Amino acid sequence: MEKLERLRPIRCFFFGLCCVLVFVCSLSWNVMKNSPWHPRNIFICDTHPAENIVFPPVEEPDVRLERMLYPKPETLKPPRTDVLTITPWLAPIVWNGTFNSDILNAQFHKRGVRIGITTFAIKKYIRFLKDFLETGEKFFMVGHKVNYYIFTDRAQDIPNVTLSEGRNIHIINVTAYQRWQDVTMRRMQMIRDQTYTRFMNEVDYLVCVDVDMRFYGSVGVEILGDVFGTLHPGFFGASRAQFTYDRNPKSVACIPVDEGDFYYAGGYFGGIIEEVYKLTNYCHTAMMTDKAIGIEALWHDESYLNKYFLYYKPTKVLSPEYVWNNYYGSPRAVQIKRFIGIDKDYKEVRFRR
Ligand code: 5GW
Ligand code: MN
Repeated sequence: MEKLERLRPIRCFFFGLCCVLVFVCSLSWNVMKNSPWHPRNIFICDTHPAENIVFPPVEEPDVRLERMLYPKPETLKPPRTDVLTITPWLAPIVWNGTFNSDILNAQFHKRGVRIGITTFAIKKYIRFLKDFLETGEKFFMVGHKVNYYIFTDRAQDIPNVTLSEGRNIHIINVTAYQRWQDVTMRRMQMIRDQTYTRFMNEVDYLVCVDVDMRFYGSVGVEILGDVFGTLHPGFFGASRAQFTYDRNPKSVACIPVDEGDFYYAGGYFGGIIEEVYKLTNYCHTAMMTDKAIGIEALWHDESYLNKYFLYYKPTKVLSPEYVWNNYYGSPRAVQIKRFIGIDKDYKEVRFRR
């Protein structure tokens, strides 16, 4: 009895402590409940919609799911181990052997994708067009809907090339700039300016390339993505210091020596129309900013493109298979040369008009 009496103050103390704890907890819960990070916006979805709801009339989407047979992808046996096939921001780098064209074609056919390819044939460069178009018919997006957009000042000299079904040539008349630097740089502005009047209504993807090129191998829907660039054939094994980025701090195109992922080729980029608009608009605006203080980046449009891709990463990167030049020989990593630059007599093509 006496012992219980002695314990009484201790029991009182513990009882009091519990009361205080409960009080503190309820107080902090209340504070939490009203704090801005507490999830108070709870949406309750009615999984049984009332029967009298009328859904707007929509066309039944025509999705056919079809059986397809092909070798299983092997998680522990990557098809290529000699080259990087994915960027640190998880964009695929498209090398031969890493993709299955049958799967890709089936997927893109289901969506009825329309592809536009832009190229410029200004002044003497009109001479490259015949070969470009003829080989394009053999190798570029075979079996898909394709529009060739030819920007030219010599519409009357466009060669007569027979195209397969679902493929068309659109001629866009442009004026020829005097300086060759302007001829190549103004491509950004000219592509941008066609975005909403033409491309938006006519195609889903754009591929923007040089004309002094020839297709030698298949270039298919594996290249398509939201926004893509291509590894320049001269620099895919190079260090940052070797990249020929513009290094003039006064230029918008300047890239410091401790930055840079890849050196992208100026003559091959693309993506969905909205992304191509953003890219070309950025590059053109940057060029105009530099021009206002009398600067032109080292490699013209290519320098501005590299600056853009440094801070606005492409969602897909194409290997140099897609924009090769035989000047760089035949390195082992490049198993197929799909699109090759044509040897130019620079003096003849560029200076004697
Ligand atoms: C002319 C002289 C020097 C540089 C470019 C031109 C030029 C380029 C031209 O007179 N007409 C023309 O249509 N172009 C377009 O710009 C072509 O589509 C050409 O492929 C592209 C880039 O110029 P290229 O191919 O001479 O540049 P590189 O870096 O491939 O030699
Ligand atoms: Mn070229």
